Amino acid sequence: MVSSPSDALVAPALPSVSVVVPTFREAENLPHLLRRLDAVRTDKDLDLEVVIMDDDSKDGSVEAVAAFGAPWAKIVVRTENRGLSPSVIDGLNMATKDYVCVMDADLSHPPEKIPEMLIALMAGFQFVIGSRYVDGGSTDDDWGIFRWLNSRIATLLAYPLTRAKDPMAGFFAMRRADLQRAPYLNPVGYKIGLELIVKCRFDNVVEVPIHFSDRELGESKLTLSEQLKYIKHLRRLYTFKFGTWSHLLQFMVVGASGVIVNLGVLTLMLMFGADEAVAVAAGIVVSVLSNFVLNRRFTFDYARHKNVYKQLVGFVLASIVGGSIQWLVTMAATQQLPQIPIQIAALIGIAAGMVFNFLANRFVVFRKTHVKAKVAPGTAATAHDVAPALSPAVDPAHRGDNDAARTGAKA
Ligand SMILES: Nc1nc2c(ncn2[C@@H]2O[C@H](COP(=O)(O)OP(=O)(O)OP(=O)(O)O)[C@@H](O)[C@H]2O)c(=O)[nH]1
Ligand SMILES: [Mg+2]
Repeated sequence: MVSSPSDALVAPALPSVSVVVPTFREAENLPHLLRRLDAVRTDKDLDLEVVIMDDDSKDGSVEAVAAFGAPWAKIVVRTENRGLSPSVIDGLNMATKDYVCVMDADLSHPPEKIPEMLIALMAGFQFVIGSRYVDGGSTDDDWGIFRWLNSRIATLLAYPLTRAKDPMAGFFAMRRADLQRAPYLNPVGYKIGLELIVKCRFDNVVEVPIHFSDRELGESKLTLSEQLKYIKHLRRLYTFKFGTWSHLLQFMVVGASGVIVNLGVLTLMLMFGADEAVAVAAGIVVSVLSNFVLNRRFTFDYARHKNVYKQLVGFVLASIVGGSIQWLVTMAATQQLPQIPIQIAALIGIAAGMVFNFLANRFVVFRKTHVKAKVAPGTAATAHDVAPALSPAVDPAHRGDNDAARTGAKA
């Protein structure tokens, strides 16, 4: 076919797109959503498929999609590994088009924005967010102060991970091939978009303003426990992005908590009439124990499945050696640098002791072991032991929202 000069003036065709919609009890909303998506399809002559990932709602969702009768829309009923993020990941894996877009079913996200999002991707951006918080974006007016604050604080906590203004959004689009950039995905909680930005290491993210409408039909599934999962999710993403620095930060936070525990126990014991020497000793013992528990639970949680007694002995030994180094360095500093106040010398000692302590714990007491990617059933390796590079885009060991699922090989 010979192209005429006027062809050049025609806007380039939009790429094909799979719209993945996680749903749970949204039967009332699905026909409205499909109607609006159909309008976008026909209006823009878009090659668009819809993959609705339904966690076995049994509320007529399947019938609603069948009644709509669109060959480009399918509903997949999931009965295992339920949850919003696992559904989205499964849906992304089932998508067949060149680009993928994820959106909620409750009509909070305007499907009419999908073409704009695709154009941004075609222009070279890696990840497009349908955003409430950029110029031109908005939320319904009746968002209470608590909901607004909650969303803003959550966004602020993600700031070191991405500069996007609305990284919590459940409305986003990307090239399907780029899913391979993630060594593995760990679908904790609701923030699958943030997970993708961090794990795919996207640095070219753009936000398209949307008006976020409150759901009118159906019920919210966003519970307090989902919000707590967000904190857990953030911790993992920080570790993914910042590696040992993230462990060091957590180690220091735990260390600071140990100071409070130490002083608290000391004060309490004295209040109850304990001997000073005993109170000081108790403060030290309890704070070392609380530091151990917290570091094992959070800072070095990848080694949680290993022998706790060996780790406790290692931790105490590291603390003793670290304390000795602290003392020695402080004394050396006072001798070598007599002009500095003793407090400065003590701080130098504290820093030296802490660095030793951290390195000993990170690389000896709570060291990571690497096992082969294929973990035989019944072995005690965790997901963290599986070399990520050997895993598919979704590491099966990372599926599920709870820790039991994370240590799936143990079950
Ligand atoms: N497959 C699946 N979808 C879910 C699950 N929980 C929520 N969803 C869907 O995920 C989307 C977002 O959930 P919502 O309940 O709207 O959460 P939200 O948008 O943060 O809160 P509200 O809009 O205020 O209710 C909706 O399309 C839900 O139907 C789940 O466990 N599995
Ligand atoms: Mg919603």
